[in-house]
Amino acid sequence: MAARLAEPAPRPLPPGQFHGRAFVRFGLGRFKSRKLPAAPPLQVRLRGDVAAEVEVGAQIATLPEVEQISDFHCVTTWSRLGVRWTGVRFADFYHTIAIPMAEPDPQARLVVFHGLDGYRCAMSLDDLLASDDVLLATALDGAPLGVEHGAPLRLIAPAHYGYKNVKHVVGIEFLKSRRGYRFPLPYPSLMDHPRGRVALEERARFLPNWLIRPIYKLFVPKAVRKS
Ligand SMILES: Nc1nc2c(c(=O)[nH]1)N[C@H]1C(S)=C(S)[C@@H](COP(=O)(O)O)O[C@H]1N2
Ligand SMILES: [Mo]
Repeated sequence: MAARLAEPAPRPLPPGQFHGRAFVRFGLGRFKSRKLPAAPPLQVRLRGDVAAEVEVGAQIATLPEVEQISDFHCVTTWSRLGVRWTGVRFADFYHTIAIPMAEPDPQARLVVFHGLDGYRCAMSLDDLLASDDVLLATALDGAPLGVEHGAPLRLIAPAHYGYKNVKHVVGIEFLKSRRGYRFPLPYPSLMDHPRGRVALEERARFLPNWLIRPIYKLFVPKAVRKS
């Protein structure tokens, strides 16, 4: 059995974030109200600009399992520090499963994660591969992911805002161009920054953070708010 990970040294909160009181299920509006099965099967369709569209599932469990403690930052300004995830590295998944099985076009640098609830969000492949803390997570705090936090598989990209960390992943789409992608309605695409890096406060496109922060704060769930 793997030794319990030591809590990393305390890190400062990124700009504009506060320490939330609880780690709650945070679905975006209509996606949160979608009823999902309690234990959805692990089945991920690899598609888009690929040589072969394939469904993968059991293969994911053959990759080396990693455990990490990382911070989670929602764009609405709450953060949860020191969350313990178990899963596989996205880079291992990409090199060992996606490339040999689906053969994404080498120019497909945009990766869209699709959730079972209809939510989707895109990240750049370079960002996904740049750091080994990007996981496809299957467990939280040592227990299999529950439906509230993304069963059966979710993306964890700690350097990126929570909205990039798609839950209930059922599809991974590799695209050569952004034209094939749209942030899901009713949300305007300007809420979806192309990179979404927390350290640089890339919350949204075009809008200044002094304007976005107070608006987003209105969406912080009561259980998470400061006292
Ligand atoms: N499938 C799916 N993934 C999603 C969302 C969603 O509504 N549906 N919400 C995103 C947002 S805005 C945040 S902050 C995190 C919240 O993760 P949690 O519900 O585990 O707290 O999930 C992200 N991934
Ligand atoms: Mo969020």
